[in-house]
Amino acid sequence: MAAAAHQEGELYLGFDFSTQQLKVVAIDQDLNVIHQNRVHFDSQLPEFRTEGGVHVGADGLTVTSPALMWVKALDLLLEQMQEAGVDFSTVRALSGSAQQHGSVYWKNGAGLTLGRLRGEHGLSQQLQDCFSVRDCPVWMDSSTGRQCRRLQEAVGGAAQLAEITGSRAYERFTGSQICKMRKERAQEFGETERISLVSSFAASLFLGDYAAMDYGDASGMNLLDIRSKKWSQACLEAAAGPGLERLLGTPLPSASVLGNVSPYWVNRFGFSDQCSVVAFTGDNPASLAGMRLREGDLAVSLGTSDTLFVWLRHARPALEGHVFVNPVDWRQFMALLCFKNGSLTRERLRNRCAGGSWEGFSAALRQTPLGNHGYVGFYFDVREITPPAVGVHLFDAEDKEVSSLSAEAEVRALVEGQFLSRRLHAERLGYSVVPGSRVLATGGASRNKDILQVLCDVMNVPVYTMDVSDSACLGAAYRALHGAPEASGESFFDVLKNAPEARLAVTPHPEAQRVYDEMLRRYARLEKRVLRELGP
Ligand code: XUL
Repeated sequence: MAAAAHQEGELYLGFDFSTQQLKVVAIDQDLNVIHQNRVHFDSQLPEFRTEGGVHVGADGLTVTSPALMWVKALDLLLEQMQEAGVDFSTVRALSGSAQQHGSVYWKNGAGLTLGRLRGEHGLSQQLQDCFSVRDCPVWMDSSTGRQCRRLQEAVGGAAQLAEITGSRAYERFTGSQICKMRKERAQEFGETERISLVSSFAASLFLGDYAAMDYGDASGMNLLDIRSKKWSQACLEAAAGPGLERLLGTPLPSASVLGNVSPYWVNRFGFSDQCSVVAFTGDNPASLAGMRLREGDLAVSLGTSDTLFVWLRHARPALEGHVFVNPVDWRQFMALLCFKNGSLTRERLRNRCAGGSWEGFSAALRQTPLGNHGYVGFYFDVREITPPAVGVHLFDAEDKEVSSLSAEAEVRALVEGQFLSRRLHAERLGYSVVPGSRVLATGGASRNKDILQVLCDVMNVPVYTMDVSDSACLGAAYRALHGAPEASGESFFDVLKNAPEARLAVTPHPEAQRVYDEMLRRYARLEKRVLRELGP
């Protein structure tokens, strides 16, 4: 699992505290990956009895992970790295990413313990009594419907909350989670001196002090005003009252150097006392950095669900999707959109319309024209997130609902419909094409050139592909390198100019703009109709 460490120069570490495992990647100043390692929670820390890194409550809605499991995983990971021969004295800077939205509750007195960690013992031994709540709510939790409604009502509705914080209320977002914690675990909440996100919790372990949250991950709480970069007093008040600001600390730009590693790391693992800790951020913002997305770019991950990352100059939050402060340039923004009906729906139609063969599916795309003779399809096999709709809805060129199409037309209707939807919802959040715009396609379906051609034509932008496995972890290492003292003043993109480039896969058909600008307007109208017919 651990690549043998062969190192000469200085190292930059990126950690990723994800749901199922803790990962690390070490790069040198020339961006070579020198070492990779991981700790898998379920199998390597069985004493915490997690499944997929989490505990699911009896209600099926509450999902948590033990804070101490993450601490123990870090102990173990560092030991594995030491065994593999990593020379920690050469680490100039480190940073990290973590699953978004999860919250960690530090008990009164924990700050003092963090500041006095001793090198003779591991972290887990010293921090075992430091959490007022042992099991931290994580992003998979959906138990806070009531708190979400309250938060929205308090600020004047869902649209107003989105306008302030970048997202309407979501159950997994930290504001509602804190609200629930204060109500249902009042005693433990009363014993809490600090609340961290998983990212800032992890940074605190390295810093030996409470680490500031970064603007990027703090945007996933429904508490931060994404424009002023200050906590929204109205949201704080609704979530937990006036004392909450003190518990959260002051957020900082994601590229901030928070300080150097604490003496614990120097004494136990031989880190230099000059090793910088760059603010940790959420896994999605870190992935944007790992992919080196630029202004005008859009990344589409074509997996079980399709996920879009968009670099935005201006924030234009909507009732769907999330706008976060950009982790690379805090004056700009990024959007995250999730679509549930991705690869599984493509596979269903491959089986039904193309005899189960991707080659047949591709042939159908090649045999049908751009615009599909006016046929438009909505395929929501399961209830979609963006937009909240369900069912299959097919329309002909006169906007009349039809019950079936030929096998070839159906394949194109699915793929065009999926990408028209991606474009429509990205544009609603403020995405627009600028000279040099690229679409970066990743995930399983990005290996299919004919699917990519439709994506490219619908967006009317060249499509590139890149290997983004572990992009959050790599993004954290890139951010560490950018934050290191020797890079001071250089832009993120200058520091990373020699990173592997994305490969051009396909360019738009000359007719693409004419066909799809018009089709997008129709698609938007028809989507409204589908939503209206389905009712609330
Ligand atoms: C984003 C989200 C997930 C987690 C996964 O809003 O909830 O992507 O960040 O780790």
